[in-house]
Amino acid sequence: MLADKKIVFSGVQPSGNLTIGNYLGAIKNFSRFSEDFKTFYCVVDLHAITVRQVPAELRRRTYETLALYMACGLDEKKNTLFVQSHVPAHAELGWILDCYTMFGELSRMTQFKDKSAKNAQNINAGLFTYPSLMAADILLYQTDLVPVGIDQKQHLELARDVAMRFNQVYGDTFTVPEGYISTDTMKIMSLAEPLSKMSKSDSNQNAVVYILDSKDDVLRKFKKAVTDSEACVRYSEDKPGVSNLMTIYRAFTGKTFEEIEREFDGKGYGDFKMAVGEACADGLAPVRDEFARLMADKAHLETVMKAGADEAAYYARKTMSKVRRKIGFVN
Ligand code: AQP
Repeated sequence: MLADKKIVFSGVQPSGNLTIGNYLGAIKNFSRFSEDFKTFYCVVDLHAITVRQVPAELRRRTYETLALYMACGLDEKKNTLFVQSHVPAHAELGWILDCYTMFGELSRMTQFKDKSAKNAQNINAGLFTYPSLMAADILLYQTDLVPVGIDQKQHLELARDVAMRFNQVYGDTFTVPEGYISTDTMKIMSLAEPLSKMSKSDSNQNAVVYILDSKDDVLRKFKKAVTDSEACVRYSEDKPGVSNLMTIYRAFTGKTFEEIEREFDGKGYGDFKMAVGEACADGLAPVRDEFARLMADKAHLETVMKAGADEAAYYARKTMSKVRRKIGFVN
């Protein structure tokens, strides 16, 4: 343990405008750890370049992702908020862990298979070794707990395997992390294809609700959401569209599935979709307002990211000096 408290680490890629999947599956949960844990929340820009990015957009989204962290309730005084590329130890440990991660393990990662299929013209080595860098992000801070959506479970298990492998060769070096997957919102699905995850890089704009969408856009997207022909609001595996909307409605209203089924008993999908849209837009409104306020003061965001990087680098240095010594690098 590097600090008196247990350590939490998580990150989000500035690879697109953040979605309600990123919000409900990850960021919204981050602030619950601020009091009792030492928390590191990172904007993982090194990961984002595994897919080609427009430089000006990557820069803008890096600021925006940090501002969204803060707008979603992460107080910079209680959480270490920083940008991954500002702490070079991530890349250094990433390389080292590449040498302790097996080709076969990386080949089995479903995200690599999905993203290679989506980016067939740019299947680069970084896309393949993404999970070793993610392991480095986590292990660098001797992390105990990693709050993520369920799509990251396989990467997290790999991080645990790599930590255990390294520890077995060199003796106790890394804390073996646990995942924290919020079961309520672990996977928010696309509104257009409810069997696929809602993703910020989806090219179909109607499939994705962004945290910063206007109320009109949110309502319009929910109105178009794919459901089924049964016209009955009921949670069931064979009703993926309706079940996904119920999950989103539950997350924004706190109602249970039974309460939602009763509320829309005998009503059509039109009313239901409108209610989900209203609840989502109202839930996001304070985040949008706070985001606008924070983005108007870029200098403050820069102060936050600088202080965060300094603090993160302090903790990272401790781990790196241990790792270098164990491996046999000359000090
Ligand atoms: N649809 C989702 N439901 C629940 N959780 C989700 N997360 C992402 N999508 C959903 C969680 O958000 C965190 C940050 O994700 P990320 O930016 O590191 O990458 P990702 O998982 O690849 O997210 P996207 O939106 O699908 O990005 P792109 O399109 O760039 O690949 C993670 O904790 C993730 O679980």
